[in-house]
Amino acid sequence: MSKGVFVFALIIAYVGSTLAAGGVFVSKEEASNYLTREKRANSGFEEFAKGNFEQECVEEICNYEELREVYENTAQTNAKWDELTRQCENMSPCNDIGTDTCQNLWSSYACHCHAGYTGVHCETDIDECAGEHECVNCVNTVGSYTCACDQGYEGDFCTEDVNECDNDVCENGDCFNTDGSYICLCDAGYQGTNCSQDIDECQQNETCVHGICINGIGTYDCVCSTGYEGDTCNDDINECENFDNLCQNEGECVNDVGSYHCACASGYTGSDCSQDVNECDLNLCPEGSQCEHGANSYTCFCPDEGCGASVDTQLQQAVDP
Ligand SMILES: [Ca+2]
Ligand SMILES: [Ca+2]
Ligand SMILES: [Ca+2]
Ligand SMILES: [Ca+2]
Repeated sequence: MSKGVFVFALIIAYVGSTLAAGGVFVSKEEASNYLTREKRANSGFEEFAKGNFEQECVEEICNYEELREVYENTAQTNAKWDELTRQCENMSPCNDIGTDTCQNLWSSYACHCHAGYTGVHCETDIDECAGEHECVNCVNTVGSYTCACDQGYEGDFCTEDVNECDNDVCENGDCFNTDGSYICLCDAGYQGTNCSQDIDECQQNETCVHGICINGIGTYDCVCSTGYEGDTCNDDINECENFDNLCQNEGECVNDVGSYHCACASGYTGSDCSQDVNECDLNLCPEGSQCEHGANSYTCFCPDEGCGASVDTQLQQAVDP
């Protein structure tokens, strides 16, 4: 087939397909396409069909019919058509992670990247921190970036206060959120930023004023000395009011701070006035007499020959010791 005949055949084939599609005329641009193509194919049909195929149907877009003209074989045409129009499916050229969509182009493809990726195949992470950014401390990550915020702030731009109270940061106390921080008001017995430390109350002065201090977690105990009571063992116990019969033999109970004492009636002694005073021990009887003591009294018995010079008869007297 000569060059001129081939061009004529192409035009007839095209007009035929155009008519089949309902058209009648070939536009000026479309016609000139064919004329232009004819001008480039200037070294014979066989050479054009095979050797210039790349120029005609790879570098430029052709349609299936034109490709069919080149191969004159449906299987080969289909294979080449597939190769030219479905590279995304056939080659999966775009990076799996970085690519949003692969677009088939004529004998090519285009990878459209997810945000955060770049490169022909979307294979390259964009270092967002290298460019302008609003982070206080920008940290690049694969496919993204994060803002490493100062403590107490969060959000993409580190401008949002963290409400630490949502996380129960105050272990033994009430939490109050503040901008960039928080405050814990600790329960009694606890201290520290998060109210997590026990206060050792026993290390403080006069926690148990008259007693032994025993520390506990969040608390303490006072074991009071005898005579004291109260949380700090600083309250005197009034023994005279609280207890009956502390003082015997009509002795009077007298309360003291931390203690008490008994003011005994005459003739009695001892802490509870239970002991009868032995007046005979006071050596009140004259020489030579015998002393016999009684309740709040004593008696001196002189022998028949008489006592000493000052007492010569039986003597009996009651005395206050
Ligand atoms: Ca990145
Ligand atoms: Ca806060
Ligand atoms: Ca404690
Ligand atoms: Ca007392």
